[in-house]
Amino acid sequence: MSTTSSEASIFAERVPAYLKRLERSTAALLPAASTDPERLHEAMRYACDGGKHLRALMVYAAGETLGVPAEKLDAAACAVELIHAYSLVHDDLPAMDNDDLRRGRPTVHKAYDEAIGILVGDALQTSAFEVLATTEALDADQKVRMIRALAHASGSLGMVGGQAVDMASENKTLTLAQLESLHARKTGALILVTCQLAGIAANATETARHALERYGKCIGLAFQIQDDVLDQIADTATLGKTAGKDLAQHKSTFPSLLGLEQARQRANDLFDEARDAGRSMSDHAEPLLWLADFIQQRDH
Ligand code: GRG
Repeated sequence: MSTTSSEASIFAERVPAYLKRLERSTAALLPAASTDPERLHEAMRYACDGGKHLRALMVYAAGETLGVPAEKLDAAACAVELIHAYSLVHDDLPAMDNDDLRRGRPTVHKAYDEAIGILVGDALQTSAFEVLATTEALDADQKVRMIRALAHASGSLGMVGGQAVDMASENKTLTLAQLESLHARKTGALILVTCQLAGIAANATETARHALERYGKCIGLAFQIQDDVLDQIADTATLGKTAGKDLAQHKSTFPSLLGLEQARQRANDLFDEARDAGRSMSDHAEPLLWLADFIQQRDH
């Protein structure tokens, strides 16, 4: 799975193998659904099913570009998906977004109950740090740096803080700068950290780390703008989650501040900038370029 020049143009062909690796690491880490308490463990697996696994693919794509073998990326790919899954479960709870549908299926608190939803999120979060702490593929220094980076990205200065600001912003009109800052934390921090984790696995140079961070920041913001656009134009069946929620909750969004066409243009510009950052980093950045194209073309 390590990068060679002949392999470098066919990342898409390796995506199924990477998704298999993710499935195997997650299945091996989480206790079996038959392990006591069965209902909790079954619900944890339910919460991890489905989804596009873009964050795990970003870890593999960034790692490949830097020549890192896949076994050194597995724990990070698994950890970011566990944090992401936990955030979705908690975001859907009645105290937050109160949603019934996620990934085309009932949300965890609907399929189980609210207490299970809270506990599933808690347990997935701790599992994310467990997989990083216990992997044998990385040295101790890399593991500690990864744990620290993921904790920072997902905590109160990152994703959780962004969620708090988002909730406090309902029924308010934000400036564009405030909206970008909110989303840099809520959605962007976890996307950015996928690149940082790959950089740690590679012991990357400062120059490579900076280019990777520019890529991650651009993708993170472009992803959120696209999410706002899709919330406005796509239907619930395509999205697999309730469409039109931003308007219903009176939230400031990129289309509400910029208009739909300008929001799309801003996202496209950011995808272009991400590709530039990838190219500036390496002649073998095809995995990152492919992933930027793939995310740009998503419809859900
Ligand atoms: C509750 C602590 C806490 C945090 C919640 C990320 C987040 C913070 C909430 C999710 C709300 C939301 C829908 C944000 C828009 C961006 C986003 C994270 C979309 C879902 O990500 P995808 O499309 O999901 O990668 P899949 O299902 O493919 O994994």
